[in-house]
Amino acid sequence: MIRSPLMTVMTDAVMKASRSLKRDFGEIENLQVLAKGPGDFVSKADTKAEEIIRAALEKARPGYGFVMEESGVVQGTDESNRWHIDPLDGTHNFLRGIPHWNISVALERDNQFIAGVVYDAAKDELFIAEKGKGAYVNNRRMRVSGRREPAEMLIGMGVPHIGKGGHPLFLHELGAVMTRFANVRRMGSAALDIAYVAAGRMDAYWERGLNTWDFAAGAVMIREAGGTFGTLDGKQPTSAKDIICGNEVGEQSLRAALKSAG
Ligand code: 2AM
Ligand code: CA
Ligand code: CA
Ligand code: CA
Repeated sequence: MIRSPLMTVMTDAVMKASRSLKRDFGEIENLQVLAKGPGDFVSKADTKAEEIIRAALEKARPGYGFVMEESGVVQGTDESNRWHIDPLDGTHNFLRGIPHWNISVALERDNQFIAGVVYDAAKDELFIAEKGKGAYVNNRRMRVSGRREPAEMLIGMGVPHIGKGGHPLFLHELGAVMTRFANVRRMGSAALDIAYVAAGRMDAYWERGLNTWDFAAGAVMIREAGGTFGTLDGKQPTSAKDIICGNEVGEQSLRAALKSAG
């Protein structure tokens, strides 16, 4: 696999931030933590990593805009390109010493997500994808799973956040999913959940209320890995959305199961 100049810029920025995060993960007891809401945390590790990525990308591609979880939106002089950055996805896992978190960066060009990087630093797994160029995990090509029987499918998911009022249908939806599919996983990192679907490790996934920095990189991966990616309301995901993805049969079956609960 030959890495494009764009992919090199993105992976270099992410790797640089990962060194800071790995140091902080080694001494989480010393981190300053703030609660943004119930169960919603941010630490010095998040903001430091975001600053590192932002500086690296700004230097390599001056003028591109930014959409960042911690520092918000920065308008660029280049109106067709902007980065979507989640410097630490899975903060709650990170702050408890659970080695399941990642850095996620995506590029939006002319209103389309065209490149994505998700790096699981604790396991040293690098997931990358670029529109038209395939999706890879540590240089191995990713494909969504070939499973066609819902009863054999493993479904990833996220639990709606209490701070946002939860979701009235969630327990019904979970019940419907659990009776139709083999099992579910709730691992606490949306970007990795989506990357795992692209890698064929899970067959489909849904989560409500995600932001672009959680799913933009994964959206490129799923499509390049031969799967389908969309929203529960069927609209194109360019802002915060209820996300669903999978291999085609998995995504359709999951959609049907969720609908049956409504
Ligand atoms: P974070 O760790 O970057 O905050 C877990 O299901 C996923 O939900 C994680 O990817 C987490 O991202 C995200 N998340 C955490 N708090 C959230 C909130 N209040 N609203 C929406 N998403 C949230
Ligand atoms: Ca957060
Ligand atoms: Ca985050
Ligand atoms: Ca996130």
